[in-house]
Amino acid sequence: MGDKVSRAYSEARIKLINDYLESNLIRFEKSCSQRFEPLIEAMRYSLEGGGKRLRPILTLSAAEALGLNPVDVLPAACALEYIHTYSLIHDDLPALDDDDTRRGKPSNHKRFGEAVAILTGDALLTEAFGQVLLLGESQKFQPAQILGVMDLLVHHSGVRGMVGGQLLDVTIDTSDSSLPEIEFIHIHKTGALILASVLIPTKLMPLEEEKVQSFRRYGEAIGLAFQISDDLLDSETSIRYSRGPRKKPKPCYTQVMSPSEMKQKLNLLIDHAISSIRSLGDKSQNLIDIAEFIRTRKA
Ligand code: GRG
Repeated sequence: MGDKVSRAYSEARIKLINDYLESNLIRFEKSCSQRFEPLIEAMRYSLEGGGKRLRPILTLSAAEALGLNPVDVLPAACALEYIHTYSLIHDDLPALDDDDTRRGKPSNHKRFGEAVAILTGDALLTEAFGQVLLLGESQKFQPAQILGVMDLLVHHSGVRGMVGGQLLDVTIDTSDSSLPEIEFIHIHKTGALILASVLIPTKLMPLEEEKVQSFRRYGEAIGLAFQISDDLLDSETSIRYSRGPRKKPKPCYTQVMSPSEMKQKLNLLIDHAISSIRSLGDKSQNLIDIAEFIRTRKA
């Protein structure tokens, strides 16, 4: 992200997140039968795969913008990375996108086999909710606030969010896709988990509704912007075909917009995201930097 200061900031945040993810894997290793070690190895393989950690960084930055200690929200940040990682493992399976590689390495099922890859995704999804419960360990949050985080995560990652969006992504007939249809899919498939990453800290403290709404506007805008930036990066290579059973193009913005229209929409969304949180003052700088990163990212 951007200049030297914010790069140093994001590197420090990524280290905090990575150390926390690793400490949890060690905790699993210590607390379960050695016979389950292959599952933990497959979890570690995909968690260590070189992802950007966008969703957990968003949670830490939103927490800071609200004056919370980012360390206290690490379990929730980790839950988001678990859900994101499970979604990528399952998305790469032959029944869905049938991708042999992820982040330049063999995808989980190529490395461990389909059965273990399915179970690795299942384990990550289940343990994500175990992580939410760990928010209680710091004694900083009330049980009702932790239940609020749980509810938010269920809403945005399940039927009403990412999984619902993924259903449409794999079943829709893209030959007659319209902009509202494509946007509906992206808001759910990709945007929902990004929005949840921003909103989680708002569940952990008393907050006036107006402030919650400004976080919501920011999260919705960068969620959609992220998918447009992803489609723009892909459009520089080729049409995105699913190798999976559909064998047809995936729904994406390039089917309904030219690259310059996509860039214009991306810029509008990023501007909107930034203006939504400006009233938070200096504390919102990291969220602004993340939005700018999405505007200009090259990978
Ligand atoms: C299988 C239930 C289920 C859901 C899958 C998100 C998703 C739903 C599939 C991924 C397909 C995809 C490539 C969508 C484009 C946007 C996106 C989520 C890209 C990957 O996220 P990054 O760039 O990944 O944050 P890294 O590698 O940085 O962690």
